[in-house]
Amino acid sequence: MLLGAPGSGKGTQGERLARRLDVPHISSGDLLRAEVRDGTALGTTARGYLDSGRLVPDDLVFDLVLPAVLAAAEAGGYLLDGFPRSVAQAVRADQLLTRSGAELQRVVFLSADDDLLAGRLLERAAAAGRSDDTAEVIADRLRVFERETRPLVEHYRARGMLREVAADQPVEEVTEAVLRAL
Ligand code: B4P
Repeated sequence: MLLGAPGSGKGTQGERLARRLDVPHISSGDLLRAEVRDGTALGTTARGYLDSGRLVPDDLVFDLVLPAVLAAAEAGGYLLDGFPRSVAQAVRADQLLTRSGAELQRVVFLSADDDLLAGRLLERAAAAGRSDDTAEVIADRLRVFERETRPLVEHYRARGMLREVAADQPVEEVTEAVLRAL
């Protein structure tokens, strides 16, 4: 599982690593954005959370992500990106995945400082225009990361599952560092 702040390279590395490891890349953010794009009921509810940078309610995220994880685990493995995103999600995911023999094996924390993260997201905003890549929402997403997601670093470290990789390197070098860490 890839753990990191917005802009740390989860999505970028998730795609590259899934190819190298030959497992599906399961990104909670991508799955949520697809629901919004398709105009489903789940997407309609999720949209406001995504646009404001808040975490989408746990039940919606579990309904969407868990079936994909279980199917991938059955077929040989998975690379998770962006899920779990809080200690509550991690505890619940851990119970459900262990019950199905699909538990997480390693967590890679992509670490970088806030200025670098905000800079990358603003660059993406200029290029791609994702609805949550505005200066105000980026600041909120970084705050949500500190409050909700950073505690997962200690959560997984205490379980001996965490590997930390510096995310402030060129994309190719981060990929190689993650593979070495795994
Ligand atoms: P995510 O889709 O996870 O978005 P993100 O945290 O911003 O990271 P992303 O993967 O897109 O960006 P990356 O760092 O790769 O979440 C979006 C929203 O979905 C959340 O705010 C929340 O509302 C909701 N959500 C998702 N999961 C949830 C959950 N489990 N529970 C509740 N809500 C959930 O890349 C950013 C930019 O940096 C890119 O432009 C890239 O090109 C660049 N970059 C990456 N690596 C680089 C490098 N090494 N050098 C230079 N540039 C680099």
